[in-house]
Amino acid sequence: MNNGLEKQKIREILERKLSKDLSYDSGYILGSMCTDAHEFGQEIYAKYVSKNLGDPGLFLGTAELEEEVVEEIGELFNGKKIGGSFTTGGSEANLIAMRIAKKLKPNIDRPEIVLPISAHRSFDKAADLLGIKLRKAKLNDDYSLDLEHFESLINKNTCGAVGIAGTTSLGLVDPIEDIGNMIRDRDLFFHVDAAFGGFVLPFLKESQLKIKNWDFSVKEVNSITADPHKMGMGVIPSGGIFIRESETIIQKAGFEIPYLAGGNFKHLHIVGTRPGGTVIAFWALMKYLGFSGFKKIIDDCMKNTRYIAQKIEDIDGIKLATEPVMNVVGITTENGESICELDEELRKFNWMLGKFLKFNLIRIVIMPHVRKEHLQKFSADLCTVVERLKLK
Ligand code: 0PR
Repeated sequence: MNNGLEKQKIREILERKLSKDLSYDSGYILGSMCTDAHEFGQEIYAKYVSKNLGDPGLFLGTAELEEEVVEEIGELFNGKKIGGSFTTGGSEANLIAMRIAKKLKPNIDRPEIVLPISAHRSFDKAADLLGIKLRKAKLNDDYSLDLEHFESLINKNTCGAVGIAGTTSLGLVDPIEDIGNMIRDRDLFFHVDAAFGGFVLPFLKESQLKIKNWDFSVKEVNSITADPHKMGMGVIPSGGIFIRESETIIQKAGFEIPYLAGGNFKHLHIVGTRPGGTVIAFWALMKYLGFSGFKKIIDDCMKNTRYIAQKIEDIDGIKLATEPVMNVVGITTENGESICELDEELRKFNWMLGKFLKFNLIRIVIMPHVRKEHLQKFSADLCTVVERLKLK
């Protein structure tokens, strides 16, 4: 360690070292579910960066803001008096939900959870950490959930079921109502992973009537993951777990932390010290943008989504894996050839996409930082690469 450098010198070093990073603004980050945090959120976050919700008794104002913003998001998801909290991301939120499912069924020795095979890797992590067995339901040829197979996986060891509202690979929405009906009399904890879709679906309602109920309007749904740091444009890290009848759940499954400076407190978190600044920033962003502000951002993303989807359809040799429901687009080959080479070649042009070998597709996520001119450039390169690979 040195004896201290000038701030300006440090800034220069940082600029140089960080010049290796891609910027969202470059447009090359086409396969990420993150984006630049909204500038108003950044401003608020910088001011309140030291707030610690790990000891809410010391930060009563911040804790109240969290309750408010959680309830407001719960209302956006058609719930009343929804509790829960911000997390480090969707992975922690899903881990918390899986832990609740296990804790509510203490009599099951070998707990199992039924979920679609398209579920995010965070469920595998949660299962590993919690000693839960995952039972993964197949998808149909059109990537929709095979409900019959899902039901066949439920047995006496099942403690929970998971549906996804916005899959990582294609942004598809599972039939949450049908799963709800299926498990109605089975007393299972039902969790919906809307880490990505949570801040898209509520704003698509008027334009895309075909989207079925996926949120707390389905009365069997007990909890929802939805991440402000994805389509909410919140500051990283901002995930969220939203829970129906959360007080009862905290009483049954919460960790008691009796020694905190701010006083006794029971919570469901994996982490102790927890950012308050990100929560305050998102509270402020929701007030600032309001429903119409978010809707405008989503509308723009959907316009760009339709634009690139059409471009892909027009290129011989590749096709859309499925019609996009939200701002996630999957590209696959027309003749069933592996997608790997296409991904590699696009990387040579600097395009950073997600590759899903399980479904032989590459994924583009049309986040708010993706502009039409980026997509024009991308589709021209895509055309060149497809021709070069002779995928036709
Ligand atoms: N649930 C779903 C449906 C997700 O898509 C993700 C992440 C998670 C849970 C986990 O969220 P955290 O990453 O916040 O824990 N989905 C993205 C993905 O795997 C995460 C991501 C984001 C990956 C930005 C790359 C990237 O550049 O694609």
